[in-house]
Amino acid sequence: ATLIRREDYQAPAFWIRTVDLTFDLDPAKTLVTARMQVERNTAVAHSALRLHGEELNLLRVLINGESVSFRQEGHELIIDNAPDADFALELRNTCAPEKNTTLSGLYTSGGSFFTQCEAEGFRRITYFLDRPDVMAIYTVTLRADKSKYPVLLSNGNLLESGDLEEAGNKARHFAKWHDPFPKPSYLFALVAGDLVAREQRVKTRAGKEHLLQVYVRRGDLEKTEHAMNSLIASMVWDEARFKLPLDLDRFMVVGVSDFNMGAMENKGLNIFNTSALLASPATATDQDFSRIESIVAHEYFHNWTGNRVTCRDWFQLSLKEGLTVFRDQEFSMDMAGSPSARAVCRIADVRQLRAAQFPEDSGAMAHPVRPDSYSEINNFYTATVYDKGSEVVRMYQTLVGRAGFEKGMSLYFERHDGQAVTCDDFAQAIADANPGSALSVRLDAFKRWYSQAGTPRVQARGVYDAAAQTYTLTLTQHNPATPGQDQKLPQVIPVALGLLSQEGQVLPLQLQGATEVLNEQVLVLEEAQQSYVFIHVTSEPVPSLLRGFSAPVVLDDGLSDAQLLVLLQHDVDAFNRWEAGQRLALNRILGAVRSGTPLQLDAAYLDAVRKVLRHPELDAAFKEITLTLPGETYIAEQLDVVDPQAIHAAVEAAQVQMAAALRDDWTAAFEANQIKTGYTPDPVSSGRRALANLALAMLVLDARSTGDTVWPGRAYQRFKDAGNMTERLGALSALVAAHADLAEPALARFHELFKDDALVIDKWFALQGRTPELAGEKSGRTFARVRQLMQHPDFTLKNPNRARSLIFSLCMFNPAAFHRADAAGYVFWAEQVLALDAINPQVASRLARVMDRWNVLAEPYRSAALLAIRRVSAKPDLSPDVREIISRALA
Ligand code: HT7
Ligand code: ZN
Repeated sequence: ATLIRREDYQAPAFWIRTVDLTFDLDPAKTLVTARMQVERNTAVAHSALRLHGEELNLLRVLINGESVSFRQEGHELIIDNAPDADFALELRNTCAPEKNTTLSGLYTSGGSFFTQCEAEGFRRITYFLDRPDVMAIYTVTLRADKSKYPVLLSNGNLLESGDLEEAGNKARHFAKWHDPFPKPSYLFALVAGDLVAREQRVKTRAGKEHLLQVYVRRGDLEKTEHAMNSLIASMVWDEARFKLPLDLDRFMVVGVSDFNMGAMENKGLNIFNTSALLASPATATDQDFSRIESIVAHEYFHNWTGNRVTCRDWFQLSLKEGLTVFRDQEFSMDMAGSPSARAVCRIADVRQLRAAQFPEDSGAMAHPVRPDSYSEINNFYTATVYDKGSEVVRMYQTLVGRAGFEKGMSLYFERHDGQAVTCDDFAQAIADANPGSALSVRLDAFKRWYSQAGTPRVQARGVYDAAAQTYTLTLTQHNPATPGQDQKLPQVIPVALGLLSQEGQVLPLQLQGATEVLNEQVLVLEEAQQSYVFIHVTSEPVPSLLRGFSAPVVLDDGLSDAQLLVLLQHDVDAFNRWEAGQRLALNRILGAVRSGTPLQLDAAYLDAVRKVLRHPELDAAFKEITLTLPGETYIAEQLDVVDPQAIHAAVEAAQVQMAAALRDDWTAAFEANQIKTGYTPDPVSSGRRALANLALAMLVLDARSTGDTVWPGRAYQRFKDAGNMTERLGALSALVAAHADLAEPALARFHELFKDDALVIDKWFALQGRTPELAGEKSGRTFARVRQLMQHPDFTLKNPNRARSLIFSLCMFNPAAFHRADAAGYVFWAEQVLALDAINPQVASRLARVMDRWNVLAEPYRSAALLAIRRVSAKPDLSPDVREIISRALA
């Protein structure tokens, strides 16, 4: 496969200004007619017109109405003698939507037509300059059987629709759409099917009226209220926070069951995986409600950050994705309301970053936020581009302040509305809007965040001089080597900090030479090492560093257990309070894993977590997130050599001991967090349900050790009687995770209850795929169960949600069940990567990434993993998607 390099970017040789598309929709053979106005780009060297096209059957090529000579080479249609003057290009081709299992381009799902064009799916529909810097105005006519496809949608505004009278066949109809905004081909969309819509008319601040529509299959309409509310809230928020209004008369959202990702921001016609759209209290959990809110917001926010201003090339992907993730995270925090609920949002985002992006940044696929090369762009929709990219945007805001960032955003749109631009353009706008700021004075160094891969390590050491009443903090940064990048330069790292007394009081901060006295301050680390002297420090402080996770780095603050306990109890920064609790747990788990001795939790730790659980003022959501142990993947990140079984044994021991030591407190927490009123997914109620679920899981786990039957019985009862999915699934997973006898009847009952609801059956598969193995039990019940479930009549590899629910749950989210000494997990992985690759390379390559960090595994896992990777690599006709991942793993 060819490697595409960022430094080779060249502007296109031609522009396509307008496109008129006509689709004669037929699942077996759809006819596409494209009429385009094309213009030579005189700014680049004279060359042939090369259009991209894949899996198409070309029927006709006309220039200005005349046939023209052309060649087809690989995935290109080449016209060597294209005119110098502007010309009309007409193409005609067919494609086969019902055979398209890749879910890229035009495909069918549940008897309807859908498209997915990002990143390079449009070339699977017709020949085109399928690159984001070619922006055209689209007019689209859809023609289809009226009874099968009564709804015909495309981007923009509906110009006309009606019946077709084709050779006496009155069963077909048409709809003609026009999108007034120039857009790249990746934002094109069409939908045709038997769908129904929830509708709402809303007014922007300026008084302009818009029609919002959420289209789904018949029967799903009552599950669209939350998505509609989320859409309205997103509109209101973007106008209030960034003065960005909706620019279309009509904004449509459509749900589809077969989809490779969460959703897609096509202009005015967002397409959603139903898992990111549909929710009812009976079928969706609190987590689903909150995920839907943030994905609906994310896609809506793309309308400005991605659509109005788009990417010049795919290396700039984080320009839209990092920025839009930042915007959806800010939105979710603002929606959460209270400072504590905001902190819980931030903690969840950081947990996600550490679980997915940190391992990526230290594995075979490590790449900068703005990658330098790729062979398959679909492989670069990564946690680095999205989540680290969002952290980079957050650092802009930290360096220029919230108001400064908003000014920078306004300048960005003033300069670049309607353009396809780069991350440099964004950086320049934020800096230029804030002259003299901490960002503008070191913009070039700051931009290393875009070019250097790897997670910087920051070491912090403080020295207190009691006589001089000074506290000297020395920060040192080290940027580890990553594939292809041995040497790194220091990065610009904002470190927010506060100081606490040993009793937990806030100590005022005054830097030597400064006049300001503050409670919290942002230091900007930009050299390899810098020292900061604080004066008038009246007692030896406990530093609270990197508050709110002010930079995406790994911090080694060298704090003792005693200091962490002060932070856990008293820090005013809720993020660092949580972090202290995680560090206390991590120290103990890592101690056991490193020494190879069984984990024994000490009284000091158990007392500290008991205090959190009993605390009269802390929110339930914060208690739950603080009492949840660090994930096994994050624990693995701390180790040079990873033994997944040893990590799992330590985590299981910690859970069992916390369950027993805090038994009465878990009981009290469970009882105190019963909600008797109707279901609402607000942060307070969902926090209470989360804590009740954690308490129940602990009590059922404890019953396994004590032989008690009361709590499993109560869990089963709650599972049966629950009024909402959060409580029902919580009770079910408590039974399943503890391998309780009642787990089996509960699983059977759950399946029977929800057998007609695909999204709930996905949960049923996922729960079983994620079930923790019993540490030390070699047979592997979960692994055996997954193999068995692969034969279940409801299982299919063709639906990505279903494949993810079972296979990814095991391979990605259940390290101890997957990494088996007998290598059976790796054999299973190789089989499934190959099977999926024949159907859907994007999904297969996501699964292939499970082996990114095979190199750090302990033996016998490491050698066995390598064998499995080689087995996949030996397959000659791997997709470019999987080939790239496997080659990087073996490099
Ligand atoms: N911008 C969207 C990306 C996306 C996508 C990319 C590759 C293959 C399929 C895809 N579906 C959606 C999603 C987003 O970030 O909003
Ligand atoms: Zn996005």
